[in-house]
Amino acid sequence: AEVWDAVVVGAGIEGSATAFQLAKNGCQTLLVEQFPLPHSRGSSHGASRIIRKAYVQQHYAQMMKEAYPIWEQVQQETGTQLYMKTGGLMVAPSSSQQLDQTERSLAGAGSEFEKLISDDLKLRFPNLSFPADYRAILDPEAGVLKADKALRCFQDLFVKYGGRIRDEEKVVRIDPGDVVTVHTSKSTYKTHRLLLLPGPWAGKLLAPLGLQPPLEPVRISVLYWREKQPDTYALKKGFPVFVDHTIPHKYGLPSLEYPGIYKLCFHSGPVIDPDNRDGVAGSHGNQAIVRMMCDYVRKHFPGLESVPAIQESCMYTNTPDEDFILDRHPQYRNIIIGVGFSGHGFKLAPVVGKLLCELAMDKQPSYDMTPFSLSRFHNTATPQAKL
Ligand code: PYC
Repeated sequence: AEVWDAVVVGAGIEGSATAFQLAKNGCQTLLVEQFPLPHSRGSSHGASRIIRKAYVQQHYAQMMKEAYPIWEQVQQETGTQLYMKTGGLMVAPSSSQQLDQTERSLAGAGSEFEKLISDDLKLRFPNLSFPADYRAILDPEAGVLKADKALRCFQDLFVKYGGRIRDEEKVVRIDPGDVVTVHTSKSTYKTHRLLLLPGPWAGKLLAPLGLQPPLEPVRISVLYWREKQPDTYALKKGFPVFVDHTIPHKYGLPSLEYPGIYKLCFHSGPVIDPDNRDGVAGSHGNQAIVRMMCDYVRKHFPGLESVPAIQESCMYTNTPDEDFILDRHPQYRNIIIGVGFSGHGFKLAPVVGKLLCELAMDKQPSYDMTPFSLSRFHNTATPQAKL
């Protein structure tokens, strides 16, 4: 049988961006996806995601400097607009160490930003209502990524560079070795390198390979709110994307999918089984979150109706420190893992793809990989791996 240079498992944004980088770098690459494409059962569906440089962690603020030009290249090469600049408003109480740290990260990365004290916030954004002890950072480069289009663009470019996509094929077994054998529901593939980007299915896929990193798949209620007056929070009126840094974070962005409706969500949710995302655990958690967000909208977004007009769901795969895991399997060096994007990976996918491609091709990674190491967590090996 044919031996692929690389097989990538998972055609979400991280897997698709990784497959694209591999194909562009001359690897004969196969991208395998368990569901028919496109679909809304993972973490990469929907019309919009936030893109921003304003990051608490310095390493992401640095990586975003490289992500923007790659997004630009993808736009150019596909002739598709993916990035819409709106600016990004990060709010928190004045004492917030997260905002202090975000300012340091932006300054350290040489990126511009504006500081807004409470009076500026009221003056510039009269349709928001925050207590007098709140302040904000405005990230001028922040905006919206057209998510479902972006996913399609990476997949199209991957195919353009000679890659092959097999959707509706679930990986059922992996036999490690110098040549890895990947058994799917429909076929068997052999490959020199295997890259696993399974999103919330990471736990299920990694356990048989002897790994049990502390990952929590959570269900996110994606909530859309109708404006009382059209365009109060509209992109065309220059309303920015929004992050409230009080924990758990809340975030907002113009909904590209539904005109006259703003997307405002809670950055947390109940732990679920990804194969039963909307089951009992998920819907219980959802009711509490919707109640909290109704309160939040009443207090801070007075121009929105305070009952959601539309509810959808998505999933995050959280690590305890919210840093990604981008690493090799400790025993099988030709198995590369990209998991735990913790609800903030979409904008960074172009750089994630580049880094995982570098790992797979035994090149020196372009960034310090320490924050992303599997070994930062103890007891990541399952008992059979320790034997
Ligand atoms: O990383 O900006 C972000 C984000 C917003 C919503 C979820 N993640």
